[in-house]
Amino acid sequence: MTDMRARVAVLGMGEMGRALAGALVGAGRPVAVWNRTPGKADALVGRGAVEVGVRDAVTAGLVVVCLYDHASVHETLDPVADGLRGRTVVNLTTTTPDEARELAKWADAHGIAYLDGAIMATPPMIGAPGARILYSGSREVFEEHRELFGLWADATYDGADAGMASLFDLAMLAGMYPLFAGFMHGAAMLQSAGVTAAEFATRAAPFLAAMTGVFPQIAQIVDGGDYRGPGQSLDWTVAALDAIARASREQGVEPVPIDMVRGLVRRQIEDGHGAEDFDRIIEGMRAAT
Ligand code: FVH
Repeated sequence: MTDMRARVAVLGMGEMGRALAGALVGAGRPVAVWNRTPGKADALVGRGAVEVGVRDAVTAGLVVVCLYDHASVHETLDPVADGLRGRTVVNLTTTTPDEARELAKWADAHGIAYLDGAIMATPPMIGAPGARILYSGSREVFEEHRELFGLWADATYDGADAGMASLFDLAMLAGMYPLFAGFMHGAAMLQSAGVTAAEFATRAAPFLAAMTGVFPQIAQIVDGGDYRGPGQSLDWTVAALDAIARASREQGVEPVPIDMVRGLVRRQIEDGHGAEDFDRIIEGMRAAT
């Protein structure tokens, strides 16, 4: 007979769920696992985890959820909400901030302690240096399970608002994807001249890493909301962006990421702010909401 109270249950045996459960098994913790489609946890069962039905899984001392999306979390937890009353759920599924808040409210209405989490790592990084998981929601749950969270990654608590971990996560990813698109753009330009992406990467990585050093200065301007400083003006920037776009077309490459930035810059110039700092483009994003 499995003592579920003594176990951590991991719901979702996708790549990430398996990595999370694997780190716990590796640390000698008693683990129960559940997955919608059976058979994905065989390797973990071979290492000592027990595979259980979802009704048993939610009676564990701690229930960790790592599913595809917000809808799949509800699809899984709604039918067993009665069994979760008085238990603790840590949901590491990627959701929007409002989805996380909705789940926190749902949990509260069912007498469930809830902590939301956002994983800033890939599955192979779990349990290794460099991984970070952001948490928000119940501080009590965060403090009680902090040691366990440390088996996965460095843990950061972002406050009682359950949506904050997700907001930080998605805000950082909002920066990462355009950066990657920009790298692809540069790589395509150079490939057209016979330079490999690998060669470009050796030059682009240190340059772009150094450029992120100006974030604190940009942040000061953006937080202050005064864009009249001596920085790079929008008028100057649009000329630089035009040159990049022309160079790109000369190489037979559509300057899609640069066009996105040009759109933001032109909008501010059209509104009469050409002499102000490039950082002013943030105002065009606010207007879009
Ligand atoms: N993998 C990564 O690099 C990222 C890193 C950052 C955070 N994410 C988020 O983690 C969640 C899970 O990601 P994953 O990598 O484990 O994803 P998959 O390997 O695709 O597994 C998905 C699991 O979800 C189950 N599932 C899907 N739909 C349902 C449903 N309607 N009801 C119940 N379970 C469902 C699926 O089960 P099955 O298809 O095997 O039956 C998998 O267990 C995710 O939020 C990432 O954004 C990972």
